[in-house]
Amino acid sequence: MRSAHALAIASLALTGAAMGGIDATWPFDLETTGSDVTWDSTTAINPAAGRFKFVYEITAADADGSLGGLPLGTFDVLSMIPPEQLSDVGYAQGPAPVTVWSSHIDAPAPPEAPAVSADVLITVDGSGFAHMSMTNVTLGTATVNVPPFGTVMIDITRIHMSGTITAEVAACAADLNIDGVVDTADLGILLGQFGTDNEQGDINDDDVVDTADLGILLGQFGVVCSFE
Ligand SMILES: [Ca+2]
Ligand SMILES: [Ca+2]
Repeated sequence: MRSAHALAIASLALTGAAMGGIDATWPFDLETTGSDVTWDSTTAINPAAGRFKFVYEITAADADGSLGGLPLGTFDVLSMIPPEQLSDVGYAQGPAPVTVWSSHIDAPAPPEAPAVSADVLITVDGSGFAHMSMTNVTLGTATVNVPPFGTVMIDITRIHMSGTITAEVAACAADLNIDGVVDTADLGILLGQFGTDNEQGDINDDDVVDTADLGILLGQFGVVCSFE
């Protein structure tokens, strides 16, 4: 029983590797007192992929601060980050090197004064290793409860964020749902996003889902997108 079960899992894993799907899940950790910081993945994904999908999720965020020069800390600031920035999805057309996700974050969201703002970039290099960077970091202020002072505005002096990055790859650029084949499911996704700037359906990365993307998809229609 045990060996049959193991075999089934092994063949499933093999199918996943050949057909696309989740290729890597990496924990990330970034900490800054205001300078640029970078994170590099420990393993590589297939740089020859036709399509990359990255999902990042921030699961912890804490900060140190100061009040009139007096060091204070450590505060949980996860709730300060806007929900739409706690998790996001990025797509890119391969092969690598590619930029999968590029954004400017402000936490908390304007018009509140930012506790932290930075440019965040996630890239895959030509060897398949992923890199994340925070640059142009500005640490601002945050309103926190500090006994016995009560609610006070502090200057943020250090911020730390951690979470996970999940990478999926597909052999074909038009395999939008990364299931190993270009079929009606992918066509449905593209048509549902037609006219929008949705990254999933934007196969050629020109910020619009239009007839150019439809042409690429139809050109790959019916193709089994295996790396082998
Ligand atoms: Ca598909
Ligand atoms: Ca497009």
